[in-house]
Amino acid sequence: IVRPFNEIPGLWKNGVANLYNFWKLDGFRNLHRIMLQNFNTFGPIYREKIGYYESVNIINPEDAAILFKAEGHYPKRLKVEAWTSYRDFRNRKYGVLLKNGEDWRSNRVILNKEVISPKVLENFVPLLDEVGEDFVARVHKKITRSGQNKWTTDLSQELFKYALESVSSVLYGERLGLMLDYIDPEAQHFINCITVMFKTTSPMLYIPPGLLRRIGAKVWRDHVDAWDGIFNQADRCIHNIYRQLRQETGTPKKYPGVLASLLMLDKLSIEDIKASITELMAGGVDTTSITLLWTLYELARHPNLQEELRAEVAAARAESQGDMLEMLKRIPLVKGALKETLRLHPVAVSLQRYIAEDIIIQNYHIPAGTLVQLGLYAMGRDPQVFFRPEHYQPSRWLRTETHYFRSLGFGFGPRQCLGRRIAEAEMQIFLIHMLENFRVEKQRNVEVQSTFELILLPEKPIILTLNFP
Ligand code: HEM
Ligand code: 2DC
Repeated sequence: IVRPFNEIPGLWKNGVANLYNFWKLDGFRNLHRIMLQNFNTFGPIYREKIGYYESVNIINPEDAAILFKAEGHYPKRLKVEAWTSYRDFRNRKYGVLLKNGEDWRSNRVILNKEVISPKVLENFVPLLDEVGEDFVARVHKKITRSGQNKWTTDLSQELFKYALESVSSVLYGERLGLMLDYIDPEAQHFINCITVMFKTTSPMLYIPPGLLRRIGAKVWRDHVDAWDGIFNQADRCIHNIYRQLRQETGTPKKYPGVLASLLMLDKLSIEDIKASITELMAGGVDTTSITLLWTLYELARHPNLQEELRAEVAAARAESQGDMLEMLKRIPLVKGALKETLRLHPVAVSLQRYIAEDIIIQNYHIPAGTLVQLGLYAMGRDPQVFFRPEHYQPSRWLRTETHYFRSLGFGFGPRQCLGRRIAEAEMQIFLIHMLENFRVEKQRNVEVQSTFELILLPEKPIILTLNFP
């Protein structure tokens, strides 16, 4: 017999009281640990209301399958009101990230062809490979300059630059020059703005931004300044390409980048293109860079595994005679490492959908329209789902265990991460070059935890040493 919605365990009756407790637990930065704790207390399903944020939370892959089967024709995520409020406030169009319904679908279908279809990979790979090589050259220089044959540092700033350079070269078909010693201060400002934008978003998940705006709260003002910085820089890049394209005569010989391709295709309005390109540029920095930082951290903690990966890359290089596109087909363990990183250190703490139809999960009835969240961080660490979850073990993704609804770091289905192909290629190419050139080590054996700043970040700097293998 199916039990009613109102019997789902959890704290959902008093949103304001729950918000107060959440705030006392420093929940704005501990969301992932609080979710884990809730699954321990309530079991594999619980209902919750914090402030005005109401959801049903699940953890099992089999339940995730039910959730995604009910996502409907126009899958819809939690509405991040801070982001839509900014656009409404400044009168800017929503891009694919924030659109919904038919408007989302028609834009997404066109973007898919230029950004995530398998055939564009061959255009992206040479561009990304060049950035990877420049990163290696930069580290070489740093090692030489240190005079100690090694370079010990917090790589996060370097990785932000690598990620922005990579995503920009794909979007604009042009280099920004961030692998050089002196970089454009505007680009550095853009990077800083993205971090602030994410950080200021998380409190506004629970407290309506409209309210914060009326009382002139600092978090809202900082958020607006951050988005302003992001849009100004993206506008500059976009205008540049637009101007070049109008001056050009004849068809270009080489791949001109995603933006120019979309402009020439002429299927989306310029305003729609600008909105989505800005989101892609902003979405392409902290996500991949932090995932790469976590991966280097795990490889430093597992030296034998690191050698195994190095051997795989060397063999792939030999077999493909240096053709990078071919190489990417021969590195299953490197790909497993990235999946393993996203399992233990996911960028997104949860995946969510407003379900399009009624469903039954864990024998509870859940009505259409409910926001259902899959606790991705909690699932990745659940011993019922992953054998010895605390072990970083890329080979688990090769064959031995079932993968059914377990590899969800980029989301699922037609609403999954639009930047997925770019992100995967960019990260794989980075690891190939790093493994071929450097050994990664770390000083002491300190565990680094995550902190929630809308995306999950390392709670303290990760210091690594790069030297020659
Ligand atoms: C959406 C993860 C990198 C752009 C998403 C979602 C996740 C995600 C979980 C939500 C998917 C869903 O609801 O099913 C990641 C991870 C990344 C990454 C783990 C890297 C390790 C990127 C990059 C870009 C990007 C590099 C841009 C080039 C986007 C966009 C959306 C999105 C535009 C919204 C798509 C839509 O609503 O249709 N990402 N992402 N992401 N991501 Fe990423
Ligand atoms: C954060 O409870 C926790 O890929 C919330 O590249 C639920 C939630 C909703 C949407 C998620 C967000 C979480 C984490 C960051 C995500 C975002 C959707 C897209 C975004 C996963 C899980 C991200 C990082 C995009 C960002 C694009 C950019 C223009 C801001």
